Amino acid sequence: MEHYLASEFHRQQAARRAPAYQHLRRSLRHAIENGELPAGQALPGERDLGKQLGLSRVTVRKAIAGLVADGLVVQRQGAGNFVAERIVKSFSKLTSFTDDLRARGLDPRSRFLERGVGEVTPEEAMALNLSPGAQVLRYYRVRTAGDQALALERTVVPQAVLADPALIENSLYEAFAAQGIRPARALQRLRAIAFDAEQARLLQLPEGSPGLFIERRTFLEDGRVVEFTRSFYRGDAYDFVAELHSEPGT
Ligand code: 16G
Repeated sequence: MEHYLASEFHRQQAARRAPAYQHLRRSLRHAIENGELPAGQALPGERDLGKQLGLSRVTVRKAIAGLVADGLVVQRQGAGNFVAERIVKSFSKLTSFTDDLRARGLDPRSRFLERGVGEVTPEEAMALNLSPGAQVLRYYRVRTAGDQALALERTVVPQAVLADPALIENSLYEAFAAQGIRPARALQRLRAIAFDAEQARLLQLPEGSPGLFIERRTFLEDGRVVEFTRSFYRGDAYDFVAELHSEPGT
């Protein structure tokens, strides 16, 4: 790998006039994309990398910060820098986006595109078991790990469950927990999609990139529905796994 990186770095340097950190960022990106640096592997230490390539530590840091912003590298406090792996998500556990990312040491955030209150539509009323005329909160969010966009989510919550749309700062499930609302189970369906132009723009992907569409209805113990969410996850960032059990008696 060391040899590959050094020769790729010199090739980049010869081919383009740009600051050294950009050459290094590109070289590391190539090394990750062609598998020289596999998912989960530690990057060489900043000092070693600088020494090997004749670069200052500041330059190396800047290149790595760029890869972190791209979502290609994750920094683990005290342990160093690692090539990011796909996020493994259980399809059978009732976890939130925030839970899934925190479990991997990532920084989950929400960027709100829409946040408001309105009268339930007939489709939402069906999904949430509400009567016509009921009020609902609606959110449309870009979900990110740091600056890296991973998903888009449209969520509808009965106002009888959360009184004020401002109660959600970053995480819906944290807002539920803060109000003592404990989701007990959910019904979820998933299918493959291709991102349209607008979704692709928000996720900074080429139009038509593959995605996973997941619809979730979440229930309390007493059967009340507390959320109807349509999530659009990046297909290249997630692996969904589920543990399957044979039916009793088979
Ligand atoms: C997950 C859920 C989504 C839920 C969100 C809450 C899937 C496929 N979807 O993205 O239904 O609304 O988590 O996350 O898992 P939050 O608490 O971080 O807002």
